[in-house]
Amino acid sequence: MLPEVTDNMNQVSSDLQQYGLALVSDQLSNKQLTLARDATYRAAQEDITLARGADRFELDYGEGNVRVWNILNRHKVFQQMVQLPVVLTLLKEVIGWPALLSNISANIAEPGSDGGAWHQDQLYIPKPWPPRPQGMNFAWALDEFTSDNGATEVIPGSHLANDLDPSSFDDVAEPLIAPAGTLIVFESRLMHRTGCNRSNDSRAGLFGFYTRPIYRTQENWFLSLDKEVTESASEELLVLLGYKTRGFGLVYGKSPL
Ligand SMILES: O=C(O)CCC(=O)C(=O)O
Repeated sequence: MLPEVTDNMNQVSSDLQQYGLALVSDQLSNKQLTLARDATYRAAQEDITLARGADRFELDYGEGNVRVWNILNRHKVFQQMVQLPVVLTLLKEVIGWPALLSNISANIAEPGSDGGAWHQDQLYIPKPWPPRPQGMNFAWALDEFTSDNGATEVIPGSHLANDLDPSSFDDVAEPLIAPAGTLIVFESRLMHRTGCNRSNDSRAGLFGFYTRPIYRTQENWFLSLDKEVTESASEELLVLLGYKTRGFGLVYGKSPL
């Protein structure tokens, strides 16, 4: 059982609690979607041309999945997307504020690509885990997610399960079939993975992972971000990136910005 795509925020909150995920419509304009999709494919091509990016074997994505990093430097639209009202509202509701953006990368599942490894995004936190989620993933379907193009697969309800049995995952996994532009929100205990792309088309998704402010971010914003990004950032974005802070990340005992 999966939640339906909705723009009703009460339904979204209830789906997040029940399933560990929600599918939200109507949060991006067509223009933003086109800009984000085009910038993602352009950046992937640029990385290939410049032989740039993570050693793909350092993180397990599955064969044929192309990760695009440093997304916030690639186009202004991504800076807008990470702090849309729907994102900030749900972050505040589920993990509280301040929160940190841990990483944001696109994943392009190419035709013939393998599924990724099953995982929960807070897997690096030592167990036993606290009773509440420590992070949230805000994922955007940049292409339509279909039954055969590598739509993200999830185990609905796995955020509340104590004894997950990996041998049953393939039987209970559900692909997140959703129109391009859908926002897929899931909390950090939800078991998920990239699906196998058996179609002839690429499938791009954008995945932004946020955490409570006590965790180290996966991306090192202080070294990776272009100056233009921080110079034009809103107060909220500066908080999400750790430049505006309290208690941690101080310089001479104060928030750097
Ligand atoms: O590519 C996908 O569908 C899933 C990506 C993912 O699992 C992640 O970024 O945590």
